[in-house]
Amino acid sequence: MSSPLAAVAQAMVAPGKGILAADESTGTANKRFAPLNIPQTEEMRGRYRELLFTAPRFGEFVSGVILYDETIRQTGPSGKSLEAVIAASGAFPGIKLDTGTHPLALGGPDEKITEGLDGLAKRVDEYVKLGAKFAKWRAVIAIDNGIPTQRAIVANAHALARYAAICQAGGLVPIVEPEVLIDGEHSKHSLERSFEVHERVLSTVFEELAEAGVKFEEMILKPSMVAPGQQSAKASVHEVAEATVTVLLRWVPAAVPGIAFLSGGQGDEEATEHLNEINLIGRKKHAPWALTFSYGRALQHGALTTWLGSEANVAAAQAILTHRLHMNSLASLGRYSSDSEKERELVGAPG
Ligand code: 5MM
Repeated sequence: MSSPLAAVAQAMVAPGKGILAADESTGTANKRFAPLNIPQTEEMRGRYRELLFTAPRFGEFVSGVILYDETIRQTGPSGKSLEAVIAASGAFPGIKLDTGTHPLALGGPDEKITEGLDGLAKRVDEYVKLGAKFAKWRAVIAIDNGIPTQRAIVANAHALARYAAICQAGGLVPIVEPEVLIDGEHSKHSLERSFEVHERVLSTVFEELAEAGVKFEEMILKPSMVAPGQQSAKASVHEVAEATVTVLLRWVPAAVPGIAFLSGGQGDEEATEHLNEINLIGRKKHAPWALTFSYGRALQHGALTTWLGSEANVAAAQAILTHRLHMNSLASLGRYSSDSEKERELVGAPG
């Protein structure tokens, strides 16, 4: 018995496809443009987003694009709405519904709660009219001495569950994103500590989702990978993948159609290698869900630093994005190797 939302969720994790996170809020988009001297204007953000969504073979590798409020209402340089540009590629337009993170009252030092629940049902109605088929809400959990507190985990899981229930009631597939940070100032922790925190977070999130009546068939999970913090000694690709698959098998119900990882500050190729190994291990362990990507930085980094705001660099930037999408598509099928990187289409790419 497949519902329309379950069909959308399944299509979002169809074999070889993943999700592009392009939902940087205006502040984050500007922060990425500033060091590259790209003018921080609405027009330039629109140009950049249209460049991404019109890259060659985009719809072959991308099932959905997560947008920010500005972008889902925006018209690109071609004169078409960006939502229509995405739909024309065959991918689903989606929308970030959280309104950002704020200090958690009475939480541990630097603990955050994600806001955006007030008036959410109305916003869902509006975004459905604007063409959105799915949504995203990101909760952020930092690891450090004494944190995360259980209070922070429960508060964030509860908000994720209320958001997911409101989405399903209003006709959007919720992407549920509980991110355990590996970068930033709270990034000194071992793989074992990350594993323990992922266990606490995922078990609480699924308990809250069940309590809220969320249908697992009609959602996508967007987790972080189990990895040491960036200020700690690195783990091997195999260790990260093994720990990630183990924790997911322990806590994610088989009814969830797919898991689409965030990249969390990993290097571009590193994020691809991890996804590939996760698929190889997942296959061996009979993982019941599709395992794919929903990367932001690890997909966009090369394209943005090649574009630099110049019309002359559009084709080169697009070729880089297409290549990264292709590599991650292969990884989502467990068919990537470092040799695959050589297959880069050089259409317009700099030498
Ligand atoms: C694209 O970045 C999103 C956050 O934007 P804001 O901080 O402006 O709200 C973020 O939620 C992103 O979708 C996910 O964290 C995945 O991105 P990465 O770069 O970690 O793969």
